[in-house]
Amino acid sequence: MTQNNIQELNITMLGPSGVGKTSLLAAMYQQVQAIGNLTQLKPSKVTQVRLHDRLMELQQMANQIESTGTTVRTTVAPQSFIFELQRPNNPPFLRLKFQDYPGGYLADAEYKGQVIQFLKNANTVIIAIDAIALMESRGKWNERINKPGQIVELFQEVYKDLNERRLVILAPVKCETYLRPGTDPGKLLASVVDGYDELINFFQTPELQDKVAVVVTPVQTVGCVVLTEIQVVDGEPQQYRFHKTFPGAACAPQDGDQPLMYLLRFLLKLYIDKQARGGFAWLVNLFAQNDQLGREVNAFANNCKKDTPFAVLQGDNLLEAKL
Ligand SMILES: Nc1nc2c(ncn2[C@@H]2O[C@H](COP(=O)(O)OP(=O)(O)OP(=O)(O)O)[C@@H](O)[C@H]2O)c(=O)[nH]1
Ligand SMILES: [Mg+2]
Repeated sequence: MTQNNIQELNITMLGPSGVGKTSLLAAMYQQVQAIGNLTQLKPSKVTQVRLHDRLMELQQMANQIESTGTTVRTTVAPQSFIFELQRPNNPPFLRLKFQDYPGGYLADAEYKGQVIQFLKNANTVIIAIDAIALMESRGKWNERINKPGQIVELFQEVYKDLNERRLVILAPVKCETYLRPGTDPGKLLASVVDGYDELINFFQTPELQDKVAVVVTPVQTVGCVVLTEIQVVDGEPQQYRFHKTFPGAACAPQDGDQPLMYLLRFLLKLYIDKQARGGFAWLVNLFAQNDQLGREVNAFANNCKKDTPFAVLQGDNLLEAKL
């Protein structure tokens, strides 16, 4: 609980520098207005300003005919983005805190402890995955750029005595090239499952399989570009180059709403169940509220994409409200 009696739930981003964490947050922010029938998700003023700026940077990238794919400013310090959930004409009842930080922290002994703390506190983790590193040259750059091995180690440390539910969202970004019409979206999903098999296997262990829901939701945060080349310097990928799908194509982010829909399903259900366990569920107004929120959870479920390359890898029951 925080002041004003609003429950707070935490979401953290996870992924090395440059994979696309902040861009993904900006793409999700762009979709917030259209989320929910019975509830509204409102960004705080500071969140609005910060994410609006990142969104403008993404659009700038899309506006160039040929772009190098490095327009969004690298994050230099931890930043949180606050959204509040409320029913129309009611005060907010749930605060969602999205934690972003420089991906470089993962590789830095001095700062890694902070990432571990963010992971410990987070009810939901969004792993941003650079799909180009995952897909090109049969995943040759994946370990170097996305560092799935390091991510598994972090989870093994943080989830070893887990006694609460968690949602883990695997979110490939920079995936426009692999989801163009005429391409097989199954390849992207198969590469995620293959590239993160150790992590997925860990979540499937008996201690975790009932507590951790795992979903895959690709997001095209720019949307109108196709990869033309990876510039490699001294054996290291330095830069991606893109061109537009057609001259004049406008920035068209796609599926930024999907991670939000999945996480709202999970977090609202968690909120309802926490209240029920608190022993107050018999209160008539709380019962009515929870009933309404349960319907909202299931409405989000109807809006969640389930077909390839989207997938619920485990924990369907943690994403559904029983009415
Ligand atoms: N084409 C394409 N480019 C993207 C996408 N998402 C991110 N990018 C590009 O990738 C670059 C890095 O993205 P960021 O969001 O800054 O990455 P980050 O993970 O926040 O990096 P740090 O802040 O350094 O940890 C940006 O300059 C974007 O232009 C995407 O979906 N498609
Ligand atoms: Mg960033």
